[in-house]
Amino acid sequence: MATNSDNGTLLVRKEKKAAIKPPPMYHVVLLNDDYTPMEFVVAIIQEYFNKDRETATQIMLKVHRDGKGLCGVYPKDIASTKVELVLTHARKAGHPLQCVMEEA
Ligand code: TYC
Repeated sequence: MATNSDNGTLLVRKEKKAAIKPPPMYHVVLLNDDYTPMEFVVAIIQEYFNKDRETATQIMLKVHRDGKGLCGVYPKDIASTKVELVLTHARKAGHPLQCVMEEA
């Protein structure tokens, strides 16, 4: 906004930008267990995290080796839905696979 001061000087004030933060993102992570078949985990990663077979296999092997592995990063409601879909699918198939979300 521009205003005139007493001495005729033109003062220009910068408009304040609204402090809009991007929404927090969440990691969706698979956890290892001793019972869920490797092939089932690969299929889950392909189906729910849109990975090709090679990438899905690498993520599954990382989980198997390290105990956990990142499958994707999403806004809160999408991450939460992915976790629920994966858990529902795994329980229906009789596997104890665990899937969690963590703030990125
Ligand atoms: N550890 C499992 C096995 O040996 C395989 C596995 C991988 C399970 C990843 C869960 O998130 C997982 N059959």
